[in-house]
Amino acid sequence: MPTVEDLVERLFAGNRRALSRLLTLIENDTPEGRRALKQIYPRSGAAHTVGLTGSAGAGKSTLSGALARELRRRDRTLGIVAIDPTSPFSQGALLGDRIRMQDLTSDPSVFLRSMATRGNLGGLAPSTSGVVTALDAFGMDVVLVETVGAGQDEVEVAAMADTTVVVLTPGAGDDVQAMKAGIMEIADILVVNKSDLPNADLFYRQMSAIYESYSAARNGWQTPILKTSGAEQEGIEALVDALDQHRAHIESTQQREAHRIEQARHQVLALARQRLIDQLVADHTTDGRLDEIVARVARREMDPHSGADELIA
Ligand SMILES: Nc1nc2c(ncn2[C@@H]2O[C@H](COP(=O)(O)OP(=O)(O)OP(=O)(O)O)[C@@H](O)[C@H]2O)c(=O)[nH]1
Ligand SMILES: [Mg+2]
Repeated sequence: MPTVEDLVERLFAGNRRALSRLLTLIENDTPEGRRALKQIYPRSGAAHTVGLTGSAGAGKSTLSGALARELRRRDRTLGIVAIDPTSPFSQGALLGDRIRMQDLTSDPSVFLRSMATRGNLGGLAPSTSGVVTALDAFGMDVVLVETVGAGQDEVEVAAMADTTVVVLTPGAGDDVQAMKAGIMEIADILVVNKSDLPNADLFYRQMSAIYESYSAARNGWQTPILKTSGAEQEGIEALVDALDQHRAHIESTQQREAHRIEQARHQVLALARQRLIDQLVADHTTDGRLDEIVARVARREMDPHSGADELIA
């Protein structure tokens, strides 16, 4: 068994197997994983991290593949992290992704990793940022994080990424409602995907019209609305150009510093929250208090707030 230190050294030397093993340790939040991150973190931060979010089936994985091909054409290296919702379909989806990504999986400058969400509540696992850090430290120019937008995840991915791309598709219920639901606040780039579909142009015009009435430049950045087809590899060059422009924008306006502070705050709090709750659950599972409180709440002898009070007290 190589030590964590060996693995970290090999990671910096560009060894993919070491990267893969470290990712497992980090994803599972093992003591070795934490030790590795301690050594890796200071040497990360150079990658452009891109969050790709949108509803289930919006074509995010296909678009990731298309983006990867265009980025490779421009000689960039990249990591792709796909967050799979814990659902009975995820196995099939994963298989589909693998088939679509076959040409990429054999490319040594591309690294694909899928991660489970944390439990059936969904949401990004707190270890996601560690996985991104490792890919970043490995030397990837770009790290793409694909996640199904289910409310909270979108906000989390936006907190983690330098650039957030929101993917909409015609006929998926991605309409005015979605616009109002706060998506606009997190989108640095808005994409109308599956533009090869017959109703795509109309949808694009509707979206552009709605969007114009909502949008104002945020910190000097006007979110562009782009048309793409991941399947047909169309509009992908413009999307990569927009990614580059957004990155240049945040670098030039020193927003990156402000954003990094926010990212750091988010990560520290997410991990602290997780640890506190894990500790609480562990302590009171052992002494039986959790079950006892839960049973009383279930019998209506106590309300859930009082149950939480007792658990914490
Ligand atoms: N017409 C058309 N279909 C597409 C396009 N991109 C993806 N699809 C199809 O849409 C379906 C979902 O594609 P995925 O790339 O797996 O979408 P996803 O957003 O990653 O899906 P989840 O990860 O399950 O949320 C598949 O049947 C694809 O073949 C596109 O550009 N045009
Ligand atoms: Mg997918």
